[in-house]
Amino acid sequence: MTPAGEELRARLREILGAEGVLTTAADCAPYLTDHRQLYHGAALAVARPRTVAQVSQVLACCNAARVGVVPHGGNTGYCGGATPDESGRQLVLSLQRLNRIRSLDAANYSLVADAGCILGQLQQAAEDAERYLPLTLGSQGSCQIGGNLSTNAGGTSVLRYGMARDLVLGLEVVLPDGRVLDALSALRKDNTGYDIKSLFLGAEGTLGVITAATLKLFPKVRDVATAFAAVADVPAALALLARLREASSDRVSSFELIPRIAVELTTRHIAHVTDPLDRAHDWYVLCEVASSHAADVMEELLGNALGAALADGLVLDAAVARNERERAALWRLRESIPEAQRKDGASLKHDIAVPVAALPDFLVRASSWVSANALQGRLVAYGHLGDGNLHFNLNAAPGADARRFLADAPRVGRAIHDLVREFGGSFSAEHGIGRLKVEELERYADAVELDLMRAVKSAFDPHGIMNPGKVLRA
Ligand code: 2HG
Ligand code: ZN
Repeated sequence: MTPAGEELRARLREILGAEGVLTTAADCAPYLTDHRQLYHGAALAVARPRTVAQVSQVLACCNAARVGVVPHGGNTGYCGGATPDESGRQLVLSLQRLNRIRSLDAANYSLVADAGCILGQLQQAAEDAERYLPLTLGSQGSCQIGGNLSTNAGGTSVLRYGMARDLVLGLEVVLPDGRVLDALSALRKDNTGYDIKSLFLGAEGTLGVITAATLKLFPKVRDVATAFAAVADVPAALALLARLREASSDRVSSFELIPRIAVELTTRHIAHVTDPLDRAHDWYVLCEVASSHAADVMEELLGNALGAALADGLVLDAAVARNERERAALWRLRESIPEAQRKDGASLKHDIAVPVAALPDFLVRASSWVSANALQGRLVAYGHLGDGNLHFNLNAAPGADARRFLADAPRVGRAIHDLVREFGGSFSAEHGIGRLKVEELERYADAVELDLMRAVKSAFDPHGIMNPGKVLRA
């Protein structure tokens, strides 16, 4: 460690106490590798503040010393956004000890939570107050709300409730120079100039550190029905979505596309996952309709809509969950697809979005490119059909050389993302940019937009200490 590094560590211990600063290799290790194990960084220390005042002091001190700061939440991101670089000169700032729910106002349908609160903990608090926090992610047992907001996370209820950004009423953010932006308002309407707080949503910690948020709540869900339906093809799935939206007064909360291979991978690799239907089909949807009215009509409504779709040939077979256990089993199948992919071996991931109606055409074009040009891979394309967002992923085909398959990532990614652009889509629908997609952003973003992003970055963070090299090149 350089003398300057030692000096900074000593200053951090003054601010945070000795137990608030991790420096040994074993203590730091969990903070240095991303969830997908794409990056293995190093850090001069891991700072674990307990208060906003401490975050402010830490940032002011790093700003003065020109030390890069990497905010770190639940480490569930897909693009390496929370992992420091390999230099060993950056500081990891863990938000995990800022983990209090500051208040919950049921009458205002809002809650205020520290950044380090686990998403599942917030969902539970809302439920206990007869309210509903809709953000729903496979990682909700370990991801933190600060990270969810910094990456503008999506998940399986975007169709009805929007992305993380849409659930935010207010934010508290510590700026690189240590100033605290107090924008924790719980107002639904506030047209007073630029919406500064929105810039931190999706900024992945490159502009400041989100320390708390005021989130919107909704009426508690009291009547829910979930089904797993085999569909004739992807256009049939979209037609079914339109029917369900109409039949349910637009109360479809999830509509997930699942290919046959995902059923095979999850039933093979994940304990207690079974195929919900008797026969194999090419495509399925997991759909859910939900209401806050405890009238117990959703199951009948869903059953009727699926029955009509079956008669019309859109749906080939379906299983409607009869109780919470069956519902959980269907969701387990869907939510364990990423884990099953991981267990199956090497994979390439493309988190793409196109306009919903264009998705079938995109899928035909992109799949035929894969079968003709990515011979080492097999397609595992699934995801949030209702949002036009597919995880257009590839796993190494059985017998393929994993190293060669992975080395092909840039060529495959380029072809898929170029096609996405042709369809007016996004190369990163819900997983953000992090370190992984900086080059893609440079290639695909509008030039004017990129200029403005760089201008915002230098206005907020003139010394470039906030999460250097993430989103924008350092
Ligand atoms: C999901 O929808 C997540 O399950 C992860 O966004 C997707 O692993 C993936 O590509
Ligand atoms: Zn997803």
